[in-house]
Amino acid sequence: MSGRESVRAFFAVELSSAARAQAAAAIELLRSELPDPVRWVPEENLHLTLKFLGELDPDRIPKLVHLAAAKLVREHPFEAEIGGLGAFPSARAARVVWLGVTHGAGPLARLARKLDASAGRLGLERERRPYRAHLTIGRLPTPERIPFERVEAPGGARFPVDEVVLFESRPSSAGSRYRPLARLPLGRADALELAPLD
Ligand code: 2AM
Repeated sequence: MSGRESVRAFFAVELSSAARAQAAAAIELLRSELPDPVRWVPEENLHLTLKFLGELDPDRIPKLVHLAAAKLVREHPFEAEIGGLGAFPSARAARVVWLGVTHGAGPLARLARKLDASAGRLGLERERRPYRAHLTIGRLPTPERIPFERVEAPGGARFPVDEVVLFESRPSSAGSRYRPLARLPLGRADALELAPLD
């Protein structure tokens, strides 16, 4: 293995290139309208998080991937669509700005539950809050009111969701960098490939 003590990781769905371009266009529109301190997510980092795992012992990753993959083999590919705009915890005191999911939110929540259960089987922390599918596009260092009445989020094209990706998150001088560690297909028992940790 890598000799590293821990790996920060999460399960997510990747966007198609069309959906990524749509989200990047929304960011460009919002950039001029929303308060300065928003740190916008770089286009290559955009993803739909399903389950945040936190810091993991790297030796546990193969087991986690196999547990999760065994569940996902029994799921089916579906389509998702991004649209609408929102903020957590609220538009009056936003810390996270997101685009919503206008199609496929139910199946995404189902995947999130399966992955949470797989992580729980390994003794990792279970999610206490209900899952809400969203695409984080910006973060604020301190809570701010977001003037959503001034902006409109563009709608988008549907894209296929046929796999879940286990990502590693590593800090860099330019912010977090995400690297796929494993791709877990939905409804197919393909051979799983695990990327080596460096
Ligand atoms: P979110 O921004 O999409 O809501 C990688 O850091 C991903 O894991 C982020 O996109 C974030 O999801 C999620 N994440 C990061 N830190 C987290 C935390 N402490 N709790 C829950 N999810 C977290």
